[in-house]
Amino acid sequence: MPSVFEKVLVANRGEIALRVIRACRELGVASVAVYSEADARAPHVREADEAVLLGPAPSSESYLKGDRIIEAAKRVGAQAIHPGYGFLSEREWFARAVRDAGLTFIGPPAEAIAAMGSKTAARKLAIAAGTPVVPGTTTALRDADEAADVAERFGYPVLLKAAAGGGGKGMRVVQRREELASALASAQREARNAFGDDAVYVEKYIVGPRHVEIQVLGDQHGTMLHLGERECSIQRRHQKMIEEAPSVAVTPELRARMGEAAVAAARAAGYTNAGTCEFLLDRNGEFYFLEMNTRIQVEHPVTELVMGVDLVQWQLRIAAGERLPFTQEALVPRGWAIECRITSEDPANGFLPSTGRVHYLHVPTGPGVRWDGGIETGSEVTLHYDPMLAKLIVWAPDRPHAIARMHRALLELTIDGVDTSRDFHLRMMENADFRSGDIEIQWLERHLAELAATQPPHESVVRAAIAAVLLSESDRGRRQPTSSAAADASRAAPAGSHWLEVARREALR
Ligand code: MV4
Repeated sequence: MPSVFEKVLVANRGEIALRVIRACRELGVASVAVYSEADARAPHVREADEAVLLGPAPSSESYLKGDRIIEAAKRVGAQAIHPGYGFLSEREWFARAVRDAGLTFIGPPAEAIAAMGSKTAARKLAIAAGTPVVPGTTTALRDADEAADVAERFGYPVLLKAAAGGGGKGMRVVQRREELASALASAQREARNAFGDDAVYVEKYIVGPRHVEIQVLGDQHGTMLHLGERECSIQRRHQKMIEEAPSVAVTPELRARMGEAAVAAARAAGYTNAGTCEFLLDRNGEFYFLEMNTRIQVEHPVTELVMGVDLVQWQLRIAAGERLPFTQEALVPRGWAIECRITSEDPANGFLPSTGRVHYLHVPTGPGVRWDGGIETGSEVTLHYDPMLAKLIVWAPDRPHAIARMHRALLELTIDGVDTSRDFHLRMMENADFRSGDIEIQWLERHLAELAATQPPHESVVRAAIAAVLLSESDRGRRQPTSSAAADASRAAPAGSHWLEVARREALR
């Protein structure tokens, strides 16, 4: 195996730091973790070959300290830095500073990050590349009259967007001419506060679309390939909850067209390494480029599982100058993969963030199950960082079997000590619309109340198992559990099952 780098610094924490450390180890590359005072005993610190303390818990004093991270990389003799996602991953200045320090940034060139960072610049690039974009402008609006002219041309509703934005900040839907002036003023105010730039442009508002994104991978020798789509419509407030690959709405013919459009946009930006083009896919099968994410994404595993390609290993190999050995024709999705984001949020309480110590963790295993996690028994969940604790990912030959497998894996999962999104995901796997694939970007927000009111059928069985154990343990020798509770218990929690452990813990509370 050709050596990639000797040593790589991983400028992140949690599950993505572990994911990169694993890729390094498989490639024979030494890894260096960085950590905050709050993460001194975190799994990523233990699993790396070396670790460097950055500073206090707040990200602004640790994981966002780019200069300190570059200094640490030089000190320990790392040749490259992997930024993961979030934190410094899409900061043009950081990619540039890494390069200026004589190190390799494992990601796209700083110029490509900059080109895609401005949404209006990205639209211009996409248009020049022949990639379909939503009808609208590519320059900032001067005033409400100009916005009204554009809206008249494309028809209402329209959407005002911040040029420096992305991820939903500074967006306003406008239904009528009368609403335009005040919507423009508030979008500009929000954009100025969030990005220090009040440039706002306008697009036709696409009603009821899916969010479908295309993974691309480009080497430094001119090869740019796509690895098909991910369906990411199950999201709430721009936070994705469930992703899958492929999408029920994408045929091989549409995949080829969207893939070519994504490759063309990436090429136009001078892109290399792993990236993602986000599209809206409307009910008529028309697709529109939205923006490009210039990083490895949270949901990359579903693509890895259906394409049989290790994206993180390829990030390192591409950064080291290797050539991609695949042909586009050979990259055909096989089977179905689903990812559930396990977050420390209470779905029964409006997804309120939950904190505390994980005092018991049981991780699902078995056929077709992958756990990309950043926690272990004993981990402290704080408000300093993102609430995503882990990702549960399954693969199966087709979508119905992948849903059944995810349901089974979620039943095996126990996280005690913090509230998590686990039960929400169980309900989703049982939901008729999800099971038929009849979803779009507004689906989750429209069905939250109804989901919260649904008790998954398995809960009653688990409660019966708990009741049976409670009876047998508290009144040992004097009374046996009722025969029906015992029957439920043995079905739900056969001898040796971790459900018995759950029941005992419940009994001891
Ligand atoms: C849109 C749109 C409808 N029409 N643009 C949200 C964040 C940013 N990535 C762009 N977004 C949208 N742009 C037009 N012209 C709807 C959204 C949108 C959305 C997009 C993807 C995933 C989830 C979303 C949730 C709400 C709105």
